[in-house]
Amino acid sequence: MDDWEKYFAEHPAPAHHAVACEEMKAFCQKHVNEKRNIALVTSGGTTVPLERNTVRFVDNFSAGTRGAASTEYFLNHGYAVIFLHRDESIRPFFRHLNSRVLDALQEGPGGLLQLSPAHSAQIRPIWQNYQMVRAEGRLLWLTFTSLSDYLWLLRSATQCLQQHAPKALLYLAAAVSDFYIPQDKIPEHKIQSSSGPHTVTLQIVPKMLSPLVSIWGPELFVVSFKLETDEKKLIEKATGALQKYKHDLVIGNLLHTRREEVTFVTEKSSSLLRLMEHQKAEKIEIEKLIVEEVCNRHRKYIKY
Ligand code: 9Z3
Repeated sequence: MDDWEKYFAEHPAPAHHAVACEEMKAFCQKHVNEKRNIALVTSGGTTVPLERNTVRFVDNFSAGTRGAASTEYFLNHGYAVIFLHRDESIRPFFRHLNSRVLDALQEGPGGLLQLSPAHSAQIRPIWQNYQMVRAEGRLLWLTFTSLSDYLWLLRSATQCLQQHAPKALLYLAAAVSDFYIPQDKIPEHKIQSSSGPHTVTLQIVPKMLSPLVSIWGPELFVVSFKLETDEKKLIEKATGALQKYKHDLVIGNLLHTRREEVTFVTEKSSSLLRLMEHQKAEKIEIEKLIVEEVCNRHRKYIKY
């Protein structure tokens, strides 16, 4: 048994997994019938529970901004999107409202609350887009919290999309833990501080890109992200991932500059994509440019 098979054998499927699979199947079928491309966008960070009845867990920094923004741009390009995201992470469309909704409201006739004219003008195109996407049933929301929930859903989504290759792509922007605690080492109940200092040994998560590319979705257009904090390692690591897993594209980014620049790495070349000063001033998001480029490359992939 390979390491990844052992991982799935040791970790039960998340609750309602069968329902999620049915939803994915119906969603894919609908959009294949309607001749649409489909993107699976993964987004947000995974948790690694320290207890079975989980009070504490290991987490990471990702809020899901890239995945949520990219989903909107894929939808703008006509794709249907499966948005596989961490529960409570940033969501497409809603991200434009969350922090300012109370500031945007004012009292109207009869004491009813309404959006101020300025906010209304800002929100209208987003609301219109959202309503259109909803009416067309082009966005499927699926959530995960823990690493194992994520991996179960990722495998099922990939297998489902493989049926629709080459018109389906994977855009793996979620920040996935490289470490986990084996099931038999996780205590049932809350770890007690009265027992003194606690030592945890984290095991390495099997590299799921390997079965993903070679077994679950061999004909899909697969885009993974590589995150580093040390600039000197980025290209080398991104190229290494590509050579090892043989997928289509790695988008490298550095933690502190990820909102301004990324590097597209393929087997043949690497190219920097950086927001220009005027784009920053116009508040253009780098995800708009990333998704444009990914869609162009996917279009060529479909042709050949
Ligand atoms: C990324 O590199 C994403 O771009 C970010 C987005 C997580 C940096 P935010 O959510 O950040 O917008 O704040 N995602 C992939 C990270 C990852 O776990 N990659 C694995 C790796 O680097 C391989 S698939 O080994």
